[in-house]
Amino acid sequence: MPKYNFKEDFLLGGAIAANQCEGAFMEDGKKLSVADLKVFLTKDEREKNLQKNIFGINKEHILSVINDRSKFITPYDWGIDFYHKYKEDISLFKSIGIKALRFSIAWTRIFPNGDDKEPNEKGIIFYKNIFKELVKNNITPIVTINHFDLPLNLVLKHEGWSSDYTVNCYKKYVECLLLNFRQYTKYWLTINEMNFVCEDDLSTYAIFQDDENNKKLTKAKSLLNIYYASSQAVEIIHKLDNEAKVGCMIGFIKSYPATCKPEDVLENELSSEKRTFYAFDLCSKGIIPNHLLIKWRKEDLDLNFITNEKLKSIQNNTVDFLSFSYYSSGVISVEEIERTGGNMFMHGKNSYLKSTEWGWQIDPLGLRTLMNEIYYRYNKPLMIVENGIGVDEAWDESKDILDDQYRIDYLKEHLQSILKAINEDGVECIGYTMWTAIDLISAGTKEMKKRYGLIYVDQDDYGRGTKKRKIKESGKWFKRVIDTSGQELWD
Ligand code: BGP
Repeated sequence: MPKYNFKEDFLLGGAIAANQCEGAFMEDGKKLSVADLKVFLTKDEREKNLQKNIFGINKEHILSVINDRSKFITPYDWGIDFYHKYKEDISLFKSIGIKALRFSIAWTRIFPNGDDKEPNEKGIIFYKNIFKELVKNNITPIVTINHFDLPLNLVLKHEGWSSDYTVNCYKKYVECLLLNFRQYTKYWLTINEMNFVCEDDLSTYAIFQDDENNKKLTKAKSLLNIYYASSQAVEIIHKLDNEAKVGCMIGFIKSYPATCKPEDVLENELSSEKRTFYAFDLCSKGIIPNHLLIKWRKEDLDLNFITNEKLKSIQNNTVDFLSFSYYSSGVISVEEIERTGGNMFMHGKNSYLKSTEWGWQIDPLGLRTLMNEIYYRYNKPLMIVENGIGVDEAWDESKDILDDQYRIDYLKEHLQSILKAINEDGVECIGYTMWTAIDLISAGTKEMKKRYGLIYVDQDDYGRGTKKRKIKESGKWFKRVIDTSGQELWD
């Protein structure tokens, strides 16, 4: 098998997200974001609550968390205390060879209410220190502008993403980030997993709409506003730094038809378009796909929210590269089939694939498949900004190691797929930041025990532990991959 290398300028590293790692959730002026309302539920509590996805439970639950959060376990309050330990963590990232770090900025550290007249100086200083620490360690910053943590005030007072008010606040936030941080980075991602945020009943304000028609209109307005806001970010960033590169960030829901029966093939095609490709169409082609317009017309919505100004912005401000998350694949069938877990959605089970304990099906070849699909559909460079395996694992105190060979195998096979897509299929790919550089709080379940990190953190689901950091065997292996520009993948 040919032993392909990563090019010198390939952005190879890890990813983290502010709400899942910083903690200090109300420190130095920061106020609540929608992420701060997410609570840890045990497995059967989740099932009982019928938690339909990584975001929504229901209005009553959300209001009870707002009214008395002390009754709940809210792990984002403490994260892994990255807010105070970022210097130690960044030097650990350096020690495992990380060349690029994708991290997010908490909107509510910069504008605590989302619409404050002036930015919170302590928030600016915190992130300026992060950038300086990364530059000092020769790590390229890749910034996610918003990662699931919309300011709660913008939801409670201004109807979240469904309102133009929120979009205008986002534009001001983007401008503030560029004016303060453009000298540190050239890579910006607009909104994390935009296609998933569109499903988030809290950020879209849909959770507060009791009338079904209002709920549908709220979701439609939010969807358009999220992609419109993203296009405005592209315009603002290019205006304030003509060398900057801007990417969308889309949760890639890879699926296969359960059989070659034409009905299954059609169902899979439509599902892929309506859950994933539509988002790339909006961000990269700059168009609203017809099937969305058909859906909204069928829902009898007043389409006046689709203004020329928004259409023009989406059309004229497409992204420079296509970034996305990929963890697993699923199966789509017109029949009832056995289902299993996945990022955001349940999927049909694929008998050819193994699954993690959380039911996410491991499919490295699926990554090569989708890289070809999107590269030859949109002809823009790709960047995989999340990919990894969540495992309930423990540090072996007797040997003082954590031998996560399964994580090495997972990452190796996915990185091999990327190199084959580049070298054999001609796909242009500029970077890969695995999820995640360091154990942190899961987005979907708020568990600590669903560990993805190359670096272990001694902490349990309830925040108990020394928070001591230790490098797993996968972290040592990852350094060898980077030091050998990928040769380690083929030995
Ligand atoms: C994505 C998020 C990440 C990360 C990942 C893993 O949706 O962008 O923040 O959490 O999912 O999912 P989980 O943490 O639920 O296992």
